[in-house]
Amino acid sequence: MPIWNAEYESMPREALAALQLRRLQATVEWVYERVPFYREALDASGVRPKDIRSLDDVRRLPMTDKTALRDTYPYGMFAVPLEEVVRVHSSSGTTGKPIVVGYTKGDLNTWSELTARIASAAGVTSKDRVQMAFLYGMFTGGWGMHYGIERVGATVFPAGAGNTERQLMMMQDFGTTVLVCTPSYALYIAEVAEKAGIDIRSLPLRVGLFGGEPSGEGMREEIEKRLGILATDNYGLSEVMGPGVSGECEYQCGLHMAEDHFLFEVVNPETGEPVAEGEEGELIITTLTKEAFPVLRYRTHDLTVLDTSPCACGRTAARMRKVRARTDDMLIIRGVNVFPSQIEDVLFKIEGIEPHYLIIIDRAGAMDDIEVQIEVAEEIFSDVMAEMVAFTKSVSERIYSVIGLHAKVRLVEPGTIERTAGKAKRVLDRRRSD
Ligand code: DLL
Repeated sequence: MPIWNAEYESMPREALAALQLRRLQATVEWVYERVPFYREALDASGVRPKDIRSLDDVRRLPMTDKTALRDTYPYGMFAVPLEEVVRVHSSSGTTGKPIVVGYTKGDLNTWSELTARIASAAGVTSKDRVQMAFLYGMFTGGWGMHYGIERVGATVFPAGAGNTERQLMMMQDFGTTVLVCTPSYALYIAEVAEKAGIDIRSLPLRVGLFGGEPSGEGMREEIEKRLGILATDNYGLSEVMGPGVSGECEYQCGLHMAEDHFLFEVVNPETGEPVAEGEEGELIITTLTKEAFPVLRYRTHDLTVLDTSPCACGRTAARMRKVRARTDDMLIIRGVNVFPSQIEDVLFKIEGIEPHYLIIIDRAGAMDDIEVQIEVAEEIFSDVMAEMVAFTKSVSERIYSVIGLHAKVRLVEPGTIERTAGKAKRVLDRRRSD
């Protein structure tokens, strides 16, 4: 499959490192001159822009956490005056003030280039008809992907998220070949189609560009099977740009990272020290070309593993493993560390379980209780009590074998768990309200 920008995406790694160093030096200088937060942080750590002489020197730079972005709300981290900012987005935080990010014309140009790359990596060309079912608005997903896909030359239908019946009508009438949305919304579309008797697999749809939330291989298989498509995973975050930071190629063996525009580190989240390649750690990102909203060593809290081995597609850009967990979504239940993705992986392997679940943590007295609500196919619901009990018990045992905790498993009817057109909510931690 052709590579959108072979000159950069397949650059020899030595030349890439030299380019990264030049851009890193320019970025440090840029923020030192223009962002008081960074000038103070660099002064406090005794580092001047001219001290950055090698890529390893990135470790001398201060890390940036979400709190710095919150404390400077709304424009305090902007490195250019507002008249040079042509677009503003904000993060999807659920409480308090959002994080506000800005883009210059140059930033939008880079952003479109990077989302064009990931669309192209999934096989999207000017012949495609692309249904954009990400939310438009302050969320970076809609607009970010929109411009990249236009740049590829495909025909875009900016449907936005939601109104699933209309999505299906468009898909049938317009001959959509590519669907862009969160993976959980893709499954919901499949479900609504099945109920309406529409066989999406017989439609021209052939590719899905998904992202914005974690999804495992089980979820991918389910989506690919039910929609009859090739599904790629795409990662990004508002604080460094939005979608386009990394994305899978057709080989689906990790997400190629846009290393000519970002410097990636994977560190031990507790010590901040780099982990060896192949080991899991927290992804830290420094922007290398951002003008309006550059960040130094941004702590993503996302856990991943780096892979610089060659890929069959010919891109030399390193890959990151699918992000399945964040340092801050780890649940501590009765002293045991549990990631929701561990439970999801168990559920997706069990025949008869629908891909919709909710993990509820509660505290009864001094003890934490964990309940996993799962939807099951109609045929699993049985009049024979003993069969239901046995099924529930076997699910609970499989969860126990992975997380080492007894979870109460509650089977619920299909359609009971809330669906969303955006990012799915999988955990309800009732302990947090006390
Ligand atoms: O979700 C940007 C985006 C939109 C990426 C559309 C891809 C497609 P935020 O709303 O700021 O930005 O949320 C960023 O979402 O730190 C991850 O925890 C999570 N996330 C995003 N993409 C993935 C993914 C957008 N493919 C936060 N896999 C990030 C796992 C993801 N987690």
